[in-house]
Amino acid sequence: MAIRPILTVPDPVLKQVSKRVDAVTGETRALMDDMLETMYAAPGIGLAAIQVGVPQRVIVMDLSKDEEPKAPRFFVNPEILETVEETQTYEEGCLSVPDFFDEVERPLKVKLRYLNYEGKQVEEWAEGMYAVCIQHEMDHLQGTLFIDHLSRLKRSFAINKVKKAKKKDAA
Ligand code: K1U
Ligand code: ZN
Repeated sequence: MAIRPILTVPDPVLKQVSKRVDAVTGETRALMDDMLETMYAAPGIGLAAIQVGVPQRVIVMDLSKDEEPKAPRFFVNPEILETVEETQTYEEGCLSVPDFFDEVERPLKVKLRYLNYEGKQVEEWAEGMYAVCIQHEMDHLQGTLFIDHLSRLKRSFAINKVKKAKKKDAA
């Protein structure tokens, strides 16, 4: 397992649409293992493969609290089959837009279909934080960042903040 560098805005790779995975192989599992280690190290609660520069439809997530045992989840080729009309608003963050947070409104519940770590197909409803996080991560697979849900002014502010921080770190 290895910690991989996480791409940050305005890296154009983050705008790519990721490709479906043909089958869950040892290579896919090695990618998911690296992504999980990278996510835990960041730390974060979710990560899409494109954030480590791999344009595949792969996501890892762990919504367990600090005091709870780790509960990693793996999603290959996730699809949203249904959504409810009711929405929830959550103050989101993103490892690719470090140190910037803002509210995004999304459907409260989504029905998912995906392949898990073993390559088995799963269908289930996600709600609450699970629904927030999977929708945020699935946006990454389409090249969409949570700041794309905000006004142009807020989006430029966020990108400029990250650019400035990167310049400062490089100096
Ligand atoms: O970059 C990402 O996609 C991961 C992102 C996931 C996410 C967070 C909040 C709402 C929707 C999606 C993060 O993990 S940002 C970091 C974060 O939320 C966090 C970090 C440490 C402890 C708890 C949360
Ligand atoms: Zn993100």
